[in-house]
Amino acid sequence: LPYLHTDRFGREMRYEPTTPSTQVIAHQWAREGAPEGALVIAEEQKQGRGRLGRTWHSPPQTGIWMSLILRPPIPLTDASHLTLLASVGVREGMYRVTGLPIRIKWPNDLLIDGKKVCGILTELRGEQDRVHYVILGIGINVNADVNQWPDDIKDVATSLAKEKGTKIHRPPLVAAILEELEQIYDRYLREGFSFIREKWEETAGMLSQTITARTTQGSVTGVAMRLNEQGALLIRTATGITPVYSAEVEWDAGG
Ligand code: BT5
Repeated sequence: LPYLHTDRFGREMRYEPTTPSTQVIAHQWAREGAPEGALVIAEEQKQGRGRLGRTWHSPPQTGIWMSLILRPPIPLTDASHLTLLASVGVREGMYRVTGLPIRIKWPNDLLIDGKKVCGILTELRGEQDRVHYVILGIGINVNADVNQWPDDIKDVATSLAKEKGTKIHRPPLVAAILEELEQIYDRYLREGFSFIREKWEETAGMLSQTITARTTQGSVTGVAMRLNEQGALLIRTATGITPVYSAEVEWDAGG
């Protein structure tokens, strides 16, 4: 990849013209011993995936569909830090190249004007209570023609080109994202989670808003306050403060 000024991230790369999912290839490569920072990138995914078995629409040539292999020396209980770290790093890379007002929606979406431009999928394998490896899946709609999208995402998604009004060259964008990610990841390993929490809170689109978080145990409605040490979202309800570890979140202001 030209333009790339990183130490490890993206230095080893597999490029796939078409693939079921870059996640699948990255898992296989990680099991075979891929080094930290190894990257799988595809022009098209036939079975791109989101969380909980959902599909990620990944048409050819118009997006960035990539998976980054990480080997952080952290306990499993800190794993959700990585999703938040990724949202912050990817947002900074995208902002550096496009200047667009991108907001983070907890835990894993990047939105412009309430519409999803990027989704992040963190999949990990543990060994006892430590993280063995993590696959960070990043999907970004770059030059997609929004009109050609399937109906179920047309109204909720957008692309960088649509928001910017011009096409965007993808390689420098990939490079910028990898650079920001590497910087923030290395700093996280040195200093821990608190600076990520601060950066996250600066750009989150939902703090101080009344939100509804749907979890597998039911929904919680209240005011989104901040993140706790584990990266859970703290919601103030009529009866107290509830930490939410995993949920779908909805709120008004264009959420
Ligand atoms: C995500 O899931 O947002 C994580 C998406 C991760 C995709 C990357 S691409 C590279 C790597 N390889 C993979 O196979 N996956 C990763 P989730 O929060 O579950 O959101 C999924 C929902 O987003 C779907 O149910 C749709 O409603 C919507 N969606 C699907 N495709 C979209 C797109 N291209 N743009 C915006 N929204 C989309």
